[in-house]
Amino acid sequence: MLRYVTTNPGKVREAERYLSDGSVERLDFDYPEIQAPELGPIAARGAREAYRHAGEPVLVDDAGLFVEGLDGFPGPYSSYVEETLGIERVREVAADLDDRRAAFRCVLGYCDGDGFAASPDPVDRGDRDAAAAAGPGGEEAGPDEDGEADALPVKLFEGYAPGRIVAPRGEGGFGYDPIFEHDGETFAEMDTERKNAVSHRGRALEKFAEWYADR
Ligand code: ITT
Ligand code: NA
Repeated sequence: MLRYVTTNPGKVREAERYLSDGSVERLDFDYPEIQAPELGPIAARGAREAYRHAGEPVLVDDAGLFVEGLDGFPGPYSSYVEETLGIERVREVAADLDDRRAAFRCVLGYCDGDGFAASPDPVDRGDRDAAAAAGPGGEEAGPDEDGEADALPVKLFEGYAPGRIVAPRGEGGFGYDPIFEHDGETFAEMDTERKNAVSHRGRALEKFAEWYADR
């Protein structure tokens, strides 16, 4: 049984379509999130923590909103910023910028306690287009930053969605969705199926599901 580990019901709604073969269950576990400038190490560490907790294969989902004109802020700090400032304040700050482009990123971390075959086509997380174009596969996370020598292997899958920050519109989705516009619509104006088709999470889940099916 694979556990999709999240405290966020909005993520579960979106993930269901990709994980709905009856062999996946949600695990409501708030794994300790390290503060780090990138999502990958956060997802890798979270996947190891969640695996140790669950004792079964786990998939964790770490996401963030990266505003160009703010050098990528709030990025990995998106959850903290949503809770403290709130999305309206983020939108106000962005309204003063010349460059309101932004991107959502999602990194999925899979850990089953075992090794698994290395991917022949790792996703290049340094290059957006390559990451967007990359097929199934994913990247092996390195050892923990704290140098844990026997760190459990974690497989990472990344998805990216470009857009811009706008005044809030729409009732759907969750989190920053009302202020993130992609192709003329905010994510909150899209239904789940439409958001999945273009979103960071949908793309990452698609890569994961493909890899998982024939691993
Ligand atoms: P878990 O860690 O338990 O999965 P979380 O909500 O804390 O839940 P993240 O750390 O990944 O998840 O989320 C970072 C922030 O980004 C948080 O404020 C979310 O609401 C927001 N967020 C994540 N995915 C989003 C999406 O698809 N649309 C809008 N906001 C999103
Ligand atoms: Na989180």
